[in-house]
Amino acid sequence: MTELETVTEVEPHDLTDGFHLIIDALKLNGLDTIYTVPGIPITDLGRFAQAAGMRVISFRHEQHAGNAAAMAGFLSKKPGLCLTVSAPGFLNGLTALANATTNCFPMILMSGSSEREIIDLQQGDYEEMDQLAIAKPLCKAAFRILHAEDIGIGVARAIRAALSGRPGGVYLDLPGKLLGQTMDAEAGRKSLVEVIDPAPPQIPSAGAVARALDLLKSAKRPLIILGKGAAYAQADAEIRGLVEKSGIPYLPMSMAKGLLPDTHPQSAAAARSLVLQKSDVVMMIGARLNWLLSHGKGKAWGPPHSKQFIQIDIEPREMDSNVEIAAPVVGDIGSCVSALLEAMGDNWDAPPSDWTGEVTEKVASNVERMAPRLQNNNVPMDYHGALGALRRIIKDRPDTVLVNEGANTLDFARSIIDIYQPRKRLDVGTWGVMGIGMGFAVAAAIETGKPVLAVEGDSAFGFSGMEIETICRYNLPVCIVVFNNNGIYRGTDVNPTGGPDVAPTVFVKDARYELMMEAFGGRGVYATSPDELTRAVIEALESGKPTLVNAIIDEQAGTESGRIGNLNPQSVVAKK
Ligand code: ADP
Ligand code: TZD
Ligand code: MG
Repeated sequence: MTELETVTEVEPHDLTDGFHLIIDALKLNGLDTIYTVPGIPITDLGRFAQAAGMRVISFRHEQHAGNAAAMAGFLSKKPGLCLTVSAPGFLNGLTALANATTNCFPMILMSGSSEREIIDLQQGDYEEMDQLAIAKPLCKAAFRILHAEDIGIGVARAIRAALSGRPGGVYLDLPGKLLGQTMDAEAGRKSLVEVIDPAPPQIPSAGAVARALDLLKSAKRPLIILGKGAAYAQADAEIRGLVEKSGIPYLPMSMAKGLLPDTHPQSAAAARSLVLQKSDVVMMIGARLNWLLSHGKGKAWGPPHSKQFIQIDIEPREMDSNVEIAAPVVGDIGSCVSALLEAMGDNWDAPPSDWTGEVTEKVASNVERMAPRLQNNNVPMDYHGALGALRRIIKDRPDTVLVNEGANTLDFARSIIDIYQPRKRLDVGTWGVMGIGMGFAVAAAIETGKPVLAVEGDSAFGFSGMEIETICRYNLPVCIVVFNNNGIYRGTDVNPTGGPDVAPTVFVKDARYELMMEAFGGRGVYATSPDELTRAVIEALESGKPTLVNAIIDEQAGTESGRIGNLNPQSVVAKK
């Protein structure tokens, strides 16, 4: 034994813990923002994440933190992160996780949880719940990490599951005990995993591309439908290239508006009924034939068997889900659209001009018919007057992100407000869920740095309204316009018994929503005319100051359920 060996003392190794390993694993994978509500056992996780340079945005309710994470995922193509406390916080976040999965938005809900041993014997721990089992059927994948040395792999699995193939929500269970576990810092560093190529390109087969183009070529009345999968894919130039090279009229689904500007000469949005009825070959790009498209059949789609479908989607099982798909093209939209463009060559024939002419004529006449209504300056406002004003504002400021929810407020805004850039319209999505408003608005502001205009039914706003404090606290450039018609659909229902309770769809008359914003230091405006509304919104967007405009809408102007009243079951006894 040498002298040196006898005197050298073993240095105590640096230690790390579960908290820091999770943060390091997220950062290593370029995830830098957490949407959360703090509490046991994750309070310090949020603190340490902020100390480590992550952006930690704290909400008033987990559902809105979850919706923000989902929207961050949609906008960034990286999984949005939501962090919640056990049991009730987890359940509040779960609605957003399920909604994200339904909409194909990538997000990870990380939730603290109680002691496994106590949960599994159901001995009644603080906020006890078997969260993994509950999350599983509602998301794309669910994992639990029990040991600090598995954090790297656990986070990597969550990222891959959220992003690869059809994107969706992932649940990651983080027992409180895991967070405090320690391990050697160097071994910890080595245990982390950088996820390489989490959403690899999925190239369509040459045969599928050729089959699709043969069918498209044979069409007399072709139509393209763009869905929010196309917006998510961020293949904006290729998609525009395909639409323009083909010369085919296209319909954008709600959140695909702006992939091409809504004023594009090939947009058939203002002739929707006509093109759905009369088209013979329909090419779907990142859109599903679900209820929003009447499942691809029935009256809206013209005579039975009058069309054939081409569908581009990353999820093979989407094919034939509602009707037969004659030409499935399975792959990621960027790769599929590029392959189609390439195979179309330079001499692609435009569709028959009697078809494109018929569509353009119908669009022009519908747009012309609508125009005067959008100029009205009625007091109280109707939807057309108020939305006409907002339409002109967005036209002048096309990089504004529009968030939209409600019934009439949603349906009218979707058709009236033109969108000019991709991913600038964020709304209730596949479920038609109320409550996404403030969460989406926060994420839009944080992720894009652009001004946000949230157009909200008064009922819709109520689901997430408390988050205006969050918007004020982080001083986000969000302008909320509450379409205040005193209730759900209309403010005019009465209690048929004459009893003291108002009808279930009716709210407090003339509620002063703008004062809520003033309570937190934001700006509140009460607007009764389109001119007042215009002034208030322009000032808000220009100043970037959190603003709420209480826009007074005629309580008789709306219709039951907006444009989907037909989905209400019919009573055989109630209607006299
Ligand atoms: P919309 O509501 O706008 O009609 P949907 O949410 O119904 O849109 O459909 C989106 C579709 O896009 C889903 O079927 C999903 O699998 C698909 N999708 C999402 N991302 C991609 C992608 N990168 N490449 C191909 N398909 C995608
Ligand atoms: N709860 C949830 C979570 N989602 C829903 N879609 C509903 C309830 C039912 N619902 C709608 O579908 S729209 C809507 C509700 C409550 C509100 C409509 O009223 P509004 O809009 O004030 O937001 P308009 O302009 O008055 O129609
Ligand atoms: Mg309303």
